[in-house]
Amino acid sequence: MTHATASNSMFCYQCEQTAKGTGCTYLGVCGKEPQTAALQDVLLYAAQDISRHLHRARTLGRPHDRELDVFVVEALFSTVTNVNFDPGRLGRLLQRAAALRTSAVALCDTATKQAGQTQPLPPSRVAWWKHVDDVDALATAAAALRIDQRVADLGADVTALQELTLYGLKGTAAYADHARLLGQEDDAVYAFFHEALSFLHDRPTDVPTLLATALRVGEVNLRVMELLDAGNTGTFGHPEPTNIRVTPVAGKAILVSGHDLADLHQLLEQTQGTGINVYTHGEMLPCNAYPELKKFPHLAGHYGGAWQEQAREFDAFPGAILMTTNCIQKPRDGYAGRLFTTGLVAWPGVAHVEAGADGRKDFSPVIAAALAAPGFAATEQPEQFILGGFARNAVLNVAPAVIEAVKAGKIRRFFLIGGCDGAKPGRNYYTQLAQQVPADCVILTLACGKFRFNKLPFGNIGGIPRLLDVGQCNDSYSAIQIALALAGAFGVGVNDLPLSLILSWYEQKAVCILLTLLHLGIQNIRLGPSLPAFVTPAMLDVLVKNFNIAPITTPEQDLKAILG
Ligand code: SF4
Ligand code: SF3
Repeated sequence: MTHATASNSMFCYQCEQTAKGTGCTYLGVCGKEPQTAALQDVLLYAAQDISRHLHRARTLGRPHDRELDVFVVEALFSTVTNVNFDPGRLGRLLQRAAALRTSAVALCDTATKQAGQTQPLPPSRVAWWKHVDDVDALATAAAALRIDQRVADLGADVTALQELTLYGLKGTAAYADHARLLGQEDDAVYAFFHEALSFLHDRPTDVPTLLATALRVGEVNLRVMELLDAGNTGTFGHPEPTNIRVTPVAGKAILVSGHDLADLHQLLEQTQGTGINVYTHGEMLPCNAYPELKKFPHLAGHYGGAWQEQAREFDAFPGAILMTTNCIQKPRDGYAGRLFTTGLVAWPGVAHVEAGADGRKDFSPVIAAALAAPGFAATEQPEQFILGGFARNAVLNVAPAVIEAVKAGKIRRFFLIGGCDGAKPGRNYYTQLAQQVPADCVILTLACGKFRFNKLPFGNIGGIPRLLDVGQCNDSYSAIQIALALAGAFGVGVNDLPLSLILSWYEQKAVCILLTLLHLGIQNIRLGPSLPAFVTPAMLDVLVKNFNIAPITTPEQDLKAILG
């Protein structure tokens, strides 16, 4: 690992595709430039600096300030892998951060005075970040905030535990942001963000406290996924088993990628009567099963696979494309002009649709681009459909039949094969594993990793489909509810269920979900395609000892170990 010196280098090891499995140092494999990486590092410090003031103010009984709460969450989400690559937008976020810090300091000072305390909050570790008018100078100074600098100062183990907590917070922030946009917030969640970021600001080194904080991130993430579930199902109804078209139909077209159901809903409203068909892409696939979304006849189905296929798929898609959240990749010239971002997603030079003060978005530029593009000349033959919509409500509706099938020995075991997809060749493991799961076992899946096998025929067991698509990555909440309900029905703990979890990770949403599972005490998770670069041997030792986590091996070997 190199020492931080130059502003034309960087250090990031937050995702699975990090360079050489150790860290991106000159350019992100994702396309993140050193200047963008540096501004993200500054933004993360800014969030910690704001949060430490808010945490102190809250501890002293000062009421919260929603604008500040929301900003901290948005700042974290903006640094998630494949979200914001635009130094211009990051610069503007930093300008807002500097202004909002003044409000946070004022809140903290008032709270301190009102509580009769004489001891002020110790000064921030870094003062220069507030000089936000000179973005180039900020980016140069940011070398001091880099992870490799911290590794040099504190050691790899402690840094890894700090980053584990931070990455979990980033993933949780993404879900909290979605939930807020659907009217679901919990003040205790904001309080935890501030507490945890305040903790990280102080460069903690106590390993047990770091581990405990990481697991608390998992606990809070469970609450946030619950809020998002309430937002999604409360607004759009419970997903129901649905045949989802995966071949295009003739006509003009818009493709919506990311995770945001509310954006899709607004777009569906605005495209009514235009003759444009709207398709989901990547993690938007489960949207086709929500009653309030699928009621639009021009929600035509799903197009393409997981995020890493987007360059080829977007190039071939004859319409406009809207990216609502991660995972955006460097656009090819062939489609950059008909690609749009919204929310916190940004790529330099790509048109961005902003929300108005009331949260409404005007998608007319997207619609105009779709009308200007050729659209699909013909309906693809043969037409193909896949079955989706098995979130908690749909599965629990058939729970008596499932329990009966387990008791009768017709269902031997459940496999949860889910998580993020990615570009590495080793990810064929998940396809092969799903194919080799014996015919008397049911596969639950979620997130974008499912595209490795979700178009394969799996059949059914006594009418129960062998492949049940639970939904997006955040629908891990649904999977957890299903597992808890089954455990309750059988009178055992989740770890005693005939259930194996084989997960794939790529970015920080997977980290917060993993922390949630660990918080719940779930053991024996198999994780791949490779362990995170930030997991040091000492951290792995702790994970193995406490949770019996294991890296994936081969489908044959893992199935043999699971099934005996
Ligand atoms: Fe590298 Fe991943 Fe960081 Fe991008 S997000 S710079 S690919 S580690
Ligand atoms: Fe996928 Fe990016 Fe993680 Fe939502 S879309 S799971 S990788």
